[in-house]
Amino acid sequence: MNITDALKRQRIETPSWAYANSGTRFKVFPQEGVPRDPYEKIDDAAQVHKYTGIAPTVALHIPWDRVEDYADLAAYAGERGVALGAVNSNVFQDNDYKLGSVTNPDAGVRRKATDHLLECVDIMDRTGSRDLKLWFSDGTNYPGQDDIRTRQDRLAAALREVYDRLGDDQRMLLEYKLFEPAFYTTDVPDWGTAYAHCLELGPKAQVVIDTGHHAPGTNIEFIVAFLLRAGKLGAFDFNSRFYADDDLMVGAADPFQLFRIMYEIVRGDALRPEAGIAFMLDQCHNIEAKIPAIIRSVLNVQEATAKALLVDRDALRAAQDSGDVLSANAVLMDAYNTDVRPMLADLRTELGLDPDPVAAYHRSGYFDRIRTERVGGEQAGWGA
Ligand code: AOS
Ligand code: ZN
Ligand code: ZN
Repeated sequence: MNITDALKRQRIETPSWAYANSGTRFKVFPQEGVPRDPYEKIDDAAQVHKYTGIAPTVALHIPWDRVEDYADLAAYAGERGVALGAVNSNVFQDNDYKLGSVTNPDAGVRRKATDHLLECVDIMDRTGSRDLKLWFSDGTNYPGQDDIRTRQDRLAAALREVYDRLGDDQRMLLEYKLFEPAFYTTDVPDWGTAYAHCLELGPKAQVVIDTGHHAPGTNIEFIVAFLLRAGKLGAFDFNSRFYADDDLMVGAADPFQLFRIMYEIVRGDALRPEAGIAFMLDQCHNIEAKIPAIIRSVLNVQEATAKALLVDRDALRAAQDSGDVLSANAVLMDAYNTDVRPMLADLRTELGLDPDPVAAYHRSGYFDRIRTERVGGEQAGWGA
């Protein structure tokens, strides 16, 4: 497939919580015009898709996006030209979870947490979502606080119960994170732990790579290559980090890393939607305008992808096979250093989109409308 065809078929999912107010534990700065309910988050997601043409799904978060009728929410999304994507569970915001959710020493709390995950699968049945995304804040703060190995047993038992509840076309995506909110042990701290659990569970369990969830200097593209080879990469949570789980705009901190990640995706033939990788954003726009930031983020992924597609794979392979280190590196850098913006502007024009999506959004008057119509917008729930 040629580069423009591959780019036309690319899909990126935006997160409902990125449209809502968010902040750090120090302060949430409210913005004008933020959505007051899940329906308005979908309205905003539809704007991102309208101007980029490649963001047709929006991820939900339960309970932040709890509604009476999920089928109605799905129908509403459809009317606006988007669809509901992954369902994100939340077993980190209840007082009962102080010592953990599915790994809590108290069997009653474990039951409550697992029931929430099962409820999320019920919701997926109604929204038509394929993916259940699991992130656990579970862990301990002090050596000796709880038995590390027993917590793995509890985690495995809960995951098994939820896995067995999945429908034929549904998947479980297990996300890992190095630390935070737990600071001594985290029960799913890295891709190896997530991979081992997914392997034990079966083919419907896959790993999520959140780009902000690693130690500084971690080679994320290696993880991408490894998991793709093993058939265990299910999704990305894209964002940027300078320090820890910063949740800044993807491509802002390290566009070269994003390119290297997307190159492994292209190399693994995993860009096409049928490959089953969900390319999601997991970001919070605490001080910048949200909708334009999300549009920009989608474009940043698209630019990195275009550069990855430009890599001359034959020349690269030849240089690699002949052990020509400098030429191999030069092939990759040639692609990375290409300005793909004119090509992407042409692609948008060909698709009937404005060549400059952010400018088109600003010109549309949408923000003026929502800032007057929406008073008292929602907070996402926490700093995400
Ligand atoms: C938390 O740090 C994670 O990145 C999760 O993906 C989280 O669940 C998400 O930000 C919203 O639920
Ligand atoms: Zn995430
Ligand atoms: Zn995170």
